[in-house]
Amino acid sequence: DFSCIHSKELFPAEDGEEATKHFLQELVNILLDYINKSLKRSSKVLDFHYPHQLKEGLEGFSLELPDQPDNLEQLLVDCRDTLKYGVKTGHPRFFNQLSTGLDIIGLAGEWLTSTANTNMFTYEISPVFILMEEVVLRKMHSIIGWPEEDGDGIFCPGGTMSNLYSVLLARFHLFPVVKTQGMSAIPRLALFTSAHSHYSIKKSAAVLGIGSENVIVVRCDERGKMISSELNSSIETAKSKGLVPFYVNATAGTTVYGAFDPLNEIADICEHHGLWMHVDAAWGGGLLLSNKHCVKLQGIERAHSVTWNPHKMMGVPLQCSTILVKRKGLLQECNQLCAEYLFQPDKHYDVSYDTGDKSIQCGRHVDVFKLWLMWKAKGSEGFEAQINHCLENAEYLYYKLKRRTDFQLVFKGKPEHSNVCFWYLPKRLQSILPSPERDRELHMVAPKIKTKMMEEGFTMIGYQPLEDKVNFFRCVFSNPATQREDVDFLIDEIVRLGCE
Ligand code: ABU
Repeated sequence: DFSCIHSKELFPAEDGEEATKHFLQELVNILLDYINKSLKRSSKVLDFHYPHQLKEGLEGFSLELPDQPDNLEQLLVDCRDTLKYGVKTGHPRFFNQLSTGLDIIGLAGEWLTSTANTNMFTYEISPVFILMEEVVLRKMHSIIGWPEEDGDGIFCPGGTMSNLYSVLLARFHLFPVVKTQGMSAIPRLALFTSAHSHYSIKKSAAVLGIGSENVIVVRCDERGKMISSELNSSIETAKSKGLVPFYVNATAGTTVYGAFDPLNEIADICEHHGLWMHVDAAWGGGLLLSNKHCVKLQGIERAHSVTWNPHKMMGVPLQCSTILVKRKGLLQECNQLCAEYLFQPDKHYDVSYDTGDKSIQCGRHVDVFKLWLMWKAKGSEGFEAQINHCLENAEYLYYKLKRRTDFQLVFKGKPEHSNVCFWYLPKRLQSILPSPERDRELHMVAPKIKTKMMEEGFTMIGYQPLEDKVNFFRCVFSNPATQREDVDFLIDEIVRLGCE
């Protein structure tokens, strides 16, 4: 019973050991219960409430902050309720996002990381984590196929930040003066990315003062791959208008279709024009670990920088994202400001291990440990098996949908990644020929089904429109716990909700 105990009785209280132990053990029980439920098919994925309901307080669960301290019993109830009203992203029937699953070793890594509660800026306070980062980054470089003497990188908070780093580095590489004198010292730049690429490329241009309008969007084919000849002509056109092209983003695993741009063709064009080639493999990078699927990223070794998020296809708990850079030292040159209170040059160890000045952040969370621990636990072969399994699930769904008349695939052919995009066609729409009226009706189907799906809570899948395509479902597989029965369940559930 924790109702008479308050946080001040836990460590660092002098006799706080027993209370601390019991409190944390009780918390672990709550977490274990949640983990069990997350993996049980009979449990719901979510218990949805609208924002006003959660704000008003449900069954005593209040978000408001008190003046007087709550007791530990109340805190444990709050922890339970926080999980109860959240979404079980590790549930085998959660298909809503690219990051899914709940890896137990990864979770243990995250617990240890929080317990260590340190910062990645200097070797002096993170000796082990800094060296682990070096080991993991070197492993990732070698998987990409960069020569051993090349390769640098850093873990950063999410793929958008990784992509931002790539634009920042490319600009600095071409115009180092921009670091001190800003954009007024350099000509008007242009960068290139495909119509299906992630919005973070435009965001990076906006944040870095290049301007989102100077991001030239290159057309894709019907599978969502950049058309390389269009890239070439876009570069020529930009040059003829007086812009200075400097950077091309190629995507390996687009967010919606899971498409892989033709990396070698893009690399040829970048080489021809002398441009920085970045590969956004936030989603597709994991496939490099699969002998069967790595061919889809052929040419990635020719990139100057790569984004790769282990928190997506490799199933590492959020967040775990890297920017990998071919040229050693560039990150440091571009970002270092030599804050004297942190990065003293006269320390008693090799200060090149004070990697914090490579970063645009100061404080940096330890994201490497959980990945390192998972890699030890699975080996590269374990990741390969996990990734192959996810792509097999996608193939299973694809073939099931292909055979049905009440579903229509958004693009022809087997998916390259684990994204399967499709429309559900309620009976009425099955007999209507394609027309703007039919599209208008079809556009409303996915959001209607999703609303009911979330209110009932048995599964979760995302939808979106894309270019001229009205709202369609996107199913993605990255959770190793998902099996064929879950895929069958998803289809049945969409039909059930769509028929009502
Ligand atoms: N940064 C891309 C994540 C998008 C998704 O999970 O669908």
